Amino acid sequence: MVNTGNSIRSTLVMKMAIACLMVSCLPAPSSADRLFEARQEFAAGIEPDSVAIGDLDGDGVADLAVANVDYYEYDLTIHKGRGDGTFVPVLSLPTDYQPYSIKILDLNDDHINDLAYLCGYSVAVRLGNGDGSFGQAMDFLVTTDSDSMTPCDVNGDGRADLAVVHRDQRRVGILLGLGDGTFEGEVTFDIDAGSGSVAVGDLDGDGHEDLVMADINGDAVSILFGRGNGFFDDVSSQATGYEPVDVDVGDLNGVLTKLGFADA
Ligand SMILES: [Ca+2]
Ligand SMILES: [Ca+2]
Ligand SMILES: [Ca+2]
Ligand SMILES: [Ca+2]
Repeated sequence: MVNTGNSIRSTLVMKMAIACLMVSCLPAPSSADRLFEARQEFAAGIEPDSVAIGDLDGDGVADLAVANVDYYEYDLTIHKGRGDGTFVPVLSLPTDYQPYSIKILDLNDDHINDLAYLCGYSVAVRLGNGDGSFGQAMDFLVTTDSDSMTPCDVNGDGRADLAVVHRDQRRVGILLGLGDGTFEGEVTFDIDAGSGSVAVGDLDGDGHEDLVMADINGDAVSILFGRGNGFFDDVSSQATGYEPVDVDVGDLNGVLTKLGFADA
Protein backbone atom coordinates (compact mmCIF):
# COMPACT_ATOMS: atom_id res chain seq x y z
CA MET A 1 0.00 0.00 0.00
CA VAL A 2 1.34 3.37 -1.01
CA ASN A 3 0.88 6.31 1.33
CA THR A 4 -0.71 9.34 -0.20
CA GLY A 5 0.38 12.81 0.87
CA ASN A 6 -2.69 13.11 3.06
CA SER A 7 -2.05 9.82 4.82
CA ILE A 8 1.60 10.76 5.46
CA ARG A 9 0.49 14.07 6.96
CA SER A 10 -2.11 12.25 9.04
CA THR A 11 0.55 9.87 10.37
CA LEU A 12 2.87 12.77 11.20
CA VAL A 13 0.08 14.62 12.93
CA MET A 14 -0.77 11.48 14.90
CA LYS A 15 2.88 10.99 15.98
CA MET A 16 3.15 14.64 16.99
CA ALA A 17 -0.04 14.36 18.97
CA ILE A 18 1.22 11.25 20.75
CA ALA A 19 4.57 12.93 21.43
CA CYS A 20 2.81 15.96 22.87
CA LEU A 21 0.59 13.70 24.95
CA MET A 22 3.63 11.88 26.32
CA VAL A 23 5.35 15.12 27.21
CA SER A 24 2.24 16.39 28.90
CA CYS A 25 1.97 13.17 30.88
CA LEU A 26 5.48 13.48 32.30
CA PRO A 27 5.32 15.01 35.78
CA ALA A 28 6.75 18.48 35.76
CA PRO A 29 9.57 18.75 38.30
CA SER A 30 8.42 20.81 41.23
CA SER A 31 10.56 23.49 42.80
CA ALA A 32 11.13 21.18 45.76
CA ASP A 33 12.30 18.37 43.43
CA ARG A 34 14.89 20.66 41.95
CA LEU A 35 16.14 21.69 45.40
CA PHE A 36 15.96 18.49 47.44
CA GLU A 37 16.75 14.83 47.04
CA ALA A 38 14.22 12.22 48.08
CA ARG A 39 13.01 12.55 51.65
CA GLN A 40 14.59 10.38 54.30
CA GLU A 41 12.94 9.67 57.61
CA PHE A 42 14.59 9.18 60.98
CA ALA A 43 12.79 8.05 64.10
CA ALA A 44 12.39 10.63 66.86
CA GLY A 45 10.26 10.36 69.98
CA ILE A 46 6.50 10.18 69.94
CA GLU A 47 4.64 13.15 68.49
CA PRO A 48 7.57 15.45 67.66
CA ASP A 49 6.39 19.06 67.90
CA SER A 50 9.44 21.25 67.37
CA VAL A 51 12.98 20.81 66.12
CA ALA A 52 16.18 22.84 66.32
CA ILE A 53 19.37 22.54 64.27
CA GLY A 54 22.87 23.14 65.61
CA ASP A 55 26.17 21.47 66.38
CA LEU A 56 25.80 19.89 69.80
CA ASP A 57 29.01 17.89 70.01
CA GLY A 58 31.55 20.26 68.47
CA ASP A 59 32.40 18.17 65.42
CA GLY A 60 31.29 20.89 63.01
CA VAL A 61 28.39 18.80 61.78
CA ALA A 62 24.82 19.93 62.33
CA ASP A 63 22.80 17.90 64.81
CA LEU A 64 19.10 17.96 65.69
CA ALA A 65 17.25 18.42 68.95
CA VAL A 66 13.59 17.42 68.87
CA ALA A 67 10.87 18.09 71.44
CA ASN A 68 8.40 15.22 71.57
CA VAL A 69 5.09 15.97 73.24
CA ASP A 70 3.18 12.71 73.49
CA TYR A 71 0.93 12.94 76.53
CA TYR A 72 2.50 9.90 78.21
CA GLU A 73 5.99 9.58 76.69
CA TYR A 74 7.26 13.12 76.18
CA ASP A 75 11.02 13.78 76.01
CA LEU A 76 13.78 15.47 74.04
CA THR A 77 15.67 13.44 71.49
CA ILE A 78 19.18 14.33 70.30
CA HIS A 79 20.14 13.24 66.81
CA LYS A 80 23.87 13.57 66.09
CA GLY A 81 24.58 14.24 62.45
CA ARG A 82 27.06 12.13 60.53
CA GLY A 83 27.64 14.86 57.97
CA ASP A 84 26.07 12.97 55.11
CA GLY A 85 22.49 13.86 55.97
CA THR A 86 22.00 10.83 58.20
CA PHE A 87 21.97 10.64 61.97
CA VAL A 88 23.17 8.18 64.60
CA PRO A 89 20.54 6.55 66.84
CA VAL A 90 18.88 8.99 69.15
CA LEU A 91 19.71 9.97 72.69
CA SER A 92 16.60 10.55 74.81
CA LEU A 93 16.57 13.24 77.48
CA PRO A 94 13.66 13.12 79.94
CA THR A 95 11.73 16.30 80.73
CA ASP A 96 9.46 17.16 83.64
CA TYR A 97 6.54 18.09 81.40
CA GLN A 98 5.77 18.13 77.70
CA PRO A 99 8.52 20.20 76.02
CA TYR A 100 7.73 22.84 73.40
CA SER A 101 9.62 25.28 71.21
CA ILE A 102 13.10 23.83 71.59
CA LYS A 103 16.04 26.07 70.70
CA ILE A 104 19.76 25.45 70.29
CA LEU A 105 21.97 28.38 71.28
CA ASP A 106 24.90 29.26 73.49
CA LEU A 107 23.49 30.70 76.70
CA ASN A 108 26.61 30.88 78.86
CA ASP A 109 29.11 32.19 76.30
CA ASP A 110 31.41 29.16 76.43
CA HIS A 111 31.02 28.62 72.67
CA ILE A 112 29.22 25.33 73.32
CA ASN A 113 25.62 25.09 72.23
CA ASP A 114 22.97 24.62 74.90
CA LEU A 115 19.28 23.74 74.87
CA ALA A 116 16.34 25.92 75.90
CA TYR A 117 12.72 24.83 75.74
CA LEU A 118 9.36 25.51 77.29
CA CYS A 119 8.32 23.00 79.92
CA GLY A 120 5.18 23.48 82.00
CA TYR A 121 5.26 26.87 83.70
CA SER A 122 8.97 27.23 83.05
CA VAL A 123 11.68 27.83 80.54
CA ALA A 124 14.09 24.95 80.93
CA VAL A 125 17.79 25.22 80.11
CA ARG A 126 20.28 22.40 79.78
CA LEU A 127 23.85 23.57 79.29
CA GLY A 128 25.87 21.62 76.78
CA ASN A 129 29.03 19.76 77.81
CA GLY A 130 30.46 19.95 74.31
CA ASP A 131 30.26 16.25 73.57
CA GLY A 132 26.54 16.05 72.89
CA SER A 133 25.66 15.49 76.53
CA PHE A 134 24.02 18.06 78.77
CA GLY A 135 23.85 19.16 82.37
CA GLN A 136 20.76 18.92 84.51
CA ALA A 137 17.78 21.05 83.55
CA MET A 138 17.54 24.48 85.17
CA ASP A 139 14.01 25.88 85.34
CA PHE A 140 13.06 29.56 85.15
CA LEU A 141 9.44 30.24 85.98
CA VAL A 142 7.06 32.00 83.62
CA THR A 143 3.51 33.07 84.33
CA THR A 144 1.66 30.40 82.38
CA ASP A 145 2.44 27.45 80.21
CA SER A 146 3.21 28.37 76.65
CA ASP A 147 4.17 26.80 73.37
CA SER A 148 6.14 29.56 71.65
CA MET A 149 9.48 31.13 72.57
CA THR A 150 12.17 32.94 70.63
CA PRO A 151 15.73 33.90 71.52
CA CYS A 152 16.45 37.61 71.35
CA ASP A 153 18.66 40.31 72.83
CA VAL A 154 16.18 43.01 73.71
CA ASN A 155 18.52 44.93 76.01
CA GLY A 156 21.45 44.84 73.60
CA ASP A 157 24.03 43.53 76.07
CA GLY A 158 25.10 40.66 73.85
CA ARG A 159 23.63 38.09 76.20
CA ALA A 160 20.81 35.93 74.91
CA ASP A 161 17.36 36.76 76.26
CA LEU A 162 14.16 34.81 75.72
CA ALA A 163 10.69 36.03 74.74
CA VAL A 164 7.77 33.79 75.67
CA VAL A 165 4.23 34.42 74.48
CA HIS A 166 1.31 33.66 76.80
CA ARG A 167 -1.72 33.11 74.62
CA ASP A 168 -4.45 33.06 77.25
CA GLN A 169 -3.14 36.09 79.14
CA ARG A 170 -2.49 38.21 76.05
CA ARG A 171 1.03 38.84 77.24
CA VAL A 172 4.61 38.39 76.21
CA GLY A 173 7.18 37.57 78.84
CA ILE A 174 10.84 38.60 78.66
CA LEU A 175 13.58 36.76 80.50
CA LEU A 176 16.81 38.75 80.38
CA GLY A 177 19.87 36.53 80.19
CA LEU A 178 22.68 36.96 82.67
CA GLY A 179 25.23 35.38 80.36
CA ASP A 180 25.86 32.31 82.48
CA GLY A 181 22.85 30.28 81.37
CA THR A 182 20.56 31.80 83.99
CA PHE A 183 17.93 34.52 83.64
CA GLU A 184 16.36 37.35 85.56
CA GLY A 185 12.72 36.92 86.56
CA GLU A 186 10.14 37.22 83.83
CA VAL A 187 8.77 40.68 82.98
CA THR A 188 5.52 40.67 81.01
CA PHE A 189 4.10 43.10 78.45
CA ASP A 190 0.47 43.25 77.34
CA ILE A 191 -0.50 42.60 73.74
CA ASP A 192 -3.84 43.01 72.00
CA ALA A 193 -4.97 39.44 71.52
CA GLY A 194 -4.19 35.85 72.28
CA SER A 195 -1.10 34.85 70.37
CA GLY A 196 0.55 31.53 69.72
CA SER A 197 3.74 32.65 68.03
CA VAL A 198 6.46 35.24 68.62
CA ALA A 199 9.33 36.38 66.40
CA VAL A 200 12.08 38.96 66.76
CA GLY A 201 13.67 41.49 64.44
CA ASP A 202 14.41 45.18 64.07
CA LEU A 203 11.33 46.39 62.25
CA ASP A 204 11.95 50.13 62.30
CA GLY A 205 15.70 50.12 61.76
CA ASP A 206 16.58 51.87 65.02
CA GLY A 207 19.02 49.14 66.04
CA HIS A 208 16.77 47.83 68.81
CA GLU A 209 15.11 44.45 68.57
CA ASP A 210 11.32 44.44 68.26
CA LEU A 211 8.86 41.61 68.86
CA VAL A 212 6.04 40.47 66.61
CA MET A 213 3.24 38.17 67.74
CA ALA A 214 0.74 36.36 65.52
CA ASP A 215 -2.63 37.12 67.10
CA ILE A 216 -4.64 34.07 66.23
CA ASN A 217 -7.64 35.52 68.07
CA GLY A 218 -7.30 38.96 66.55
CA ASP A 219 -6.67 38.50 62.80
CA ALA A 220 -3.61 40.70 63.24
CA VAL A 221 -0.02 40.78 64.38
CA SER A 222 0.88 42.63 67.55
CA ILE A 223 4.12 44.58 67.48
CA LEU A 224 6.20 45.69 70.43
CA PHE A 225 8.86 48.17 69.36
CA GLY A 226 11.88 47.77 71.59
CA ARG A 227 13.61 50.62 73.35
CA GLY A 228 16.89 48.71 73.54
CA ASN A 229 16.79 48.36 77.31
CA GLY A 230 14.47 45.39 77.69
CA PHE A 231 11.34 47.52 77.61
CA PHE A 232 8.92 48.36 74.81
CA ASP A 233 6.60 51.04 73.51
CA ASP A 234 2.87 50.42 73.82
CA VAL A 235 1.69 47.63 71.61
CA SER A 236 0.62 48.38 68.05
CA SER A 237 -0.97 46.02 65.60
CA GLN A 238 -1.31 45.38 61.90
CA ALA A 239 -4.21 43.54 60.31
CA THR A 240 -3.59 40.20 58.64
CA GLY A 241 -5.71 37.50 57.11
CA TYR A 242 -7.85 35.09 59.08
CA GLU A 243 -6.37 33.81 62.33
CA PRO A 244 -2.60 33.92 61.70
CA VAL A 245 -0.97 31.00 63.47
CA ASP A 246 2.70 31.73 62.93
CA VAL A 247 4.92 34.70 62.25
CA ASP A 248 8.51 35.29 61.23
CA VAL A 249 10.59 38.33 60.38
CA GLY A 250 12.90 38.67 57.41
CA ASP A 251 14.06 41.06 54.71
CA LEU A 252 11.77 40.21 51.81
CA ASN A 253 12.55 43.08 49.47
CA GLY A 254 16.13 44.01 50.28
CA VAL A 255 15.14 47.41 51.61
CA LEU A 256 13.06 47.15 54.73
CA THR A 257 12.27 44.35 57.09
CA LYS A 258 8.75 43.12 56.48
CA LEU A 259 6.46 40.77 58.29
CA GLY A 260 5.62 37.34 57.03
CA PHE A 261 2.86 35.33 58.61
CA ALA A 262 0.84 32.20 58.03
CA ASP A 263 -2.92 32.40 58.16
CA ALA A 264 -4.92 29.52 59.57
CA1 LIG B 1 27.61 17.68 65.56
CA1 LIG C 1 27.04 27.09 76.20
CA1 LIG D 1 20.37 40.48 76.46
CA1 LIG E 1 13.55 48.41 66.38
